[in-house]
Amino acid sequence: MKLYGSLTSPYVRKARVLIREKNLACEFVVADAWAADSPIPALNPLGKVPVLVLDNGKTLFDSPVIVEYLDSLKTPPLLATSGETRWQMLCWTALADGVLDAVVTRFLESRRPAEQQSADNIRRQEAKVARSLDYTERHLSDGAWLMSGHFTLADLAIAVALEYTDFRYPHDWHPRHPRLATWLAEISKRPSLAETRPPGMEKK
Ligand SMILES: N[C@@H](CCC(=O)N[C@@H](CS)C(=O)NCC(=O)O)C(=O)O
Repeated sequence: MKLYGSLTSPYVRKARVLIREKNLACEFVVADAWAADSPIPALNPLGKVPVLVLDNGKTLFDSPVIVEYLDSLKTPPLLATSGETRWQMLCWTALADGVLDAVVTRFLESRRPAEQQSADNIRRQEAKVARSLDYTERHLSDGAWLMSGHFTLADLAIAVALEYTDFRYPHDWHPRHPRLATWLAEISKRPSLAETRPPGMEKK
């Protein structure tokens, strides 16, 4: 099994964290989706990473599918398999992916030539992030984990999304969301997160 992706992509990182958490055998192939000679469009028509190439040659994309597939390979599951807990957990992962989409969109917009940038689009993406941070702070439980009393896919996805926010959209959310900031500082110590942190994202 081979996971194709870049070191900086947070979508790829979700899969890498899960592989490390579950100690799965999977080769990581560094590939840049944007490069002219990228292998990615031949593997995923959307031209995006991550892509998972299975031992039978079949490919899986995009990250929610890959993460759920990888999780299914070894028990115990990080994603609840049924019931109300599963839907709540999937909602957390959807929120995390939405934050990633907003931070990526904002980042790409801010890198366009100044005269082509849309301040309105940047504001819109920032508002999505702000509401998601508020929501997460409000819904945090008192324990170490978002759900189920142990580390789950919800924790993994939200931690990756928050670290990526700090990487590409650093701003003053920590003092305004003290419980969430404390939660992130603690969970960020996990080896799976520490070992998949891309260059430039190191914790101070
Ligand atoms: N919804 C996709 C998003 C993946 C994504 O946008 N990956 C970026 C890297 S961070 C990419 O490959 N972009 C290349 C492009 O959009 O052409 C997923 O969850 O896998």
